[in-house]
Amino acid sequence: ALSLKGKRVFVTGASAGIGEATAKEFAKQGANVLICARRLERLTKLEAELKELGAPEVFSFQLDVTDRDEVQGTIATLPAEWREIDILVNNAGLSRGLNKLYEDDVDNWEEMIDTNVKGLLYVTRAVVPGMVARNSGHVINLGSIAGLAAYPGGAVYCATKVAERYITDGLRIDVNGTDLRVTTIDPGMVETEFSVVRYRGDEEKAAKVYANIEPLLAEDIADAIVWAATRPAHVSIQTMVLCPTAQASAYVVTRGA
Ligand code: 8X3
Repeated sequence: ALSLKGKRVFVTGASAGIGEATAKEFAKQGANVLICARRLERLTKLEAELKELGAPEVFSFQLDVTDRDEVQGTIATLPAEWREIDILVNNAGLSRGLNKLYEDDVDNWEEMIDTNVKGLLYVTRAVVPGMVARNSGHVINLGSIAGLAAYPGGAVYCATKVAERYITDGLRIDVNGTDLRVTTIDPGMVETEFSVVRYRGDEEKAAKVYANIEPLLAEDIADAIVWAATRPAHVSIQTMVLCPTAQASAYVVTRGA
């Protein structure tokens, strides 16, 4: 396996869930961790935790990936030692609502498309040129089983994850001939703030999504990300789909009593 010691890993949306767990897992492996999110106070706390877990250097900054100028400007002016990113984990993303397309609030669509599609593109555009110039780097994007099949009420969320899949595949094609690797990690049900955000704070509704099954945890996804990142240089994990054992597809879930 490749060593992560001293590598610079950049995780977007690191304030909670899969992003936070991923930052921690890389810290345990001795990587230097660069984290961003909108919620700065959470990052400040995480920064200390990452150092305790073993990250030699940690740097956190506030970033809203939907702001094109902010993404470009902030990443271009990072402290010099953070500009050469070895591994980019494009994790920032969200879902809003689970409504019929013809009844949904258009603001939900704007937010999902701005974050999951345009935000992903902005960060990629800011980081990958350096990787190509150094002929070294790994881009790991967070997709979803939602990108493999549409589900009721999920048209636009699912469409953003289809976009993520094609952006990932397209980028891999465009960097072919370099030593860069490009991966999409596609989880099913992971119990994080995901459903609370989807239902705008309705905790009861969110809890039902994961009721009577053993869902994946953010740590399970972090583990897969670190595994993909540590394969030997000639091995490119193009895609990985992870679901709870009780989940066969977006539709087929067996719940216990
Ligand atoms: C999260 C998984 O199935 O709730 O992307 O869309 S799902």
